[in-house]
Amino acid sequence: MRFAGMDLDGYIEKSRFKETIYVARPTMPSKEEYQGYLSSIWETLWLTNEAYWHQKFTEELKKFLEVPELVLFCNGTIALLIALKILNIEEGEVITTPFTFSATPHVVCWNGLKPVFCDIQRDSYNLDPNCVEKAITPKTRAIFPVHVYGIPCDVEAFERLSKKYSIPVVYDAAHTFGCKYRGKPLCGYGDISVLSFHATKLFTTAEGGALVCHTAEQARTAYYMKNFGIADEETVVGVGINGKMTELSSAFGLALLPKVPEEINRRQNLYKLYCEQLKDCHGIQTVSVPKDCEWNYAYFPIEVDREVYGLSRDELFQRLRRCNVIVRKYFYPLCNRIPYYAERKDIPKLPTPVADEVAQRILCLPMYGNLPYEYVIKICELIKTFPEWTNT
Ligand code: T4K
Repeated sequence: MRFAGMDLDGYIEKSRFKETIYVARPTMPSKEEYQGYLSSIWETLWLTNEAYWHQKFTEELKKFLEVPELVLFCNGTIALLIALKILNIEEGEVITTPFTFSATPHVVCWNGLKPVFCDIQRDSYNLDPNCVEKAITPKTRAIFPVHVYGIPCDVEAFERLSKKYSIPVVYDAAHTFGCKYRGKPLCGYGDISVLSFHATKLFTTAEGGALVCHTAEQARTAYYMKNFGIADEETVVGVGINGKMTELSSAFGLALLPKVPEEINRRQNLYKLYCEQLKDCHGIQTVSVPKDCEWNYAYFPIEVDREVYGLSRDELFQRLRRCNVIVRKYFYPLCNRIPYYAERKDIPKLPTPVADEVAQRILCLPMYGNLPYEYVIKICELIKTFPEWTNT
């Protein structure tokens, strides 16, 4: 409904949030409970190097996620770096998606390998197995998909490709904490998967991550690799790095873990509310709950169809920001459009029309358990009302 006599500036002035609404906010453990853990750290003076809370957190996470082997890391990026490292690939190409955070292709390069960007599926936003198969060459050493927003990749198709061409599949599962696909933890698919526990993630240890694998041998190698390659005081088994999680982060994770089901539940309610509020907003498309999936509702992406909605994604982005709603374009620009990757002559350049289209339309709205319902309603009201002023 048009506001009589009011221009866009007036509407924004009247409607903007007084406080800043961020796209993500961390879920925190109870302060008292965390203080209990801190007291024990103060007593023992063990701060790091895989001490008591690190071991306890590893065991509790394995149980929570229902995975056989899990190795904690200081962040998801170093865990991804090691995931590729333990495959023992000296050179060659790794097929990955351009629709991801830049950490994904960066770890390929840190391993001295070349990322080959393939197109994504229109519905899941994930790497398209058909495009991947066409891109496989004798130089291909691994397939490296990402379960974007916790939406499962076509894991069956990647498994088939993996067997057919004898190429391992490593999943960037940074967004998948708590997701299950066909009754199995999503981070349990593929040869190796990696989770991120960054502050912006559904489950956090401030910085942190974990590598999930199937064999004790891989886990042991990953464990050595994150500790300088040290097996014992006098044995260094390979080129390692320092990727250890501290006792402070491990304790934070332990204190937070019991709150995860409630956090997912809250996000699910927020998801339903957003969908309900936006269902009649022409040109704004929400994402459906993925099939056969227990989802974690970690993000709330929408697509903006400029022709139908009347404003472009970037115009909506700007207007929401002027109203103090700090939305994000996860993931724009595409990784294959980042100048470093676009300009590298030795990386095969494949067309990615679907990813290009999605990257122009995608916008992530605020999503975190403590987001008040009335804020969601107000954000949706802004989105529904903005097209009233198409030319300002
Ligand atoms: N693979 C994928 C697919 C990933 O998405 C990521 C990380 C990785 C790999 C690598 O995992 P890590 O090495 O990070 O564990 C953020 C995060 O830094 C990054 O972890 C995340 N993906 C990426 C999607 O988003 P920014 O630059 O958007 O973060 P920032 O600082 O703008 O934060 C976003 C919002 O979150 C802020 O507006 C407010 C809120 N916030 C943030 C922080 C850091 C808080 O409320 N508290 C905080 O402490 O990158």
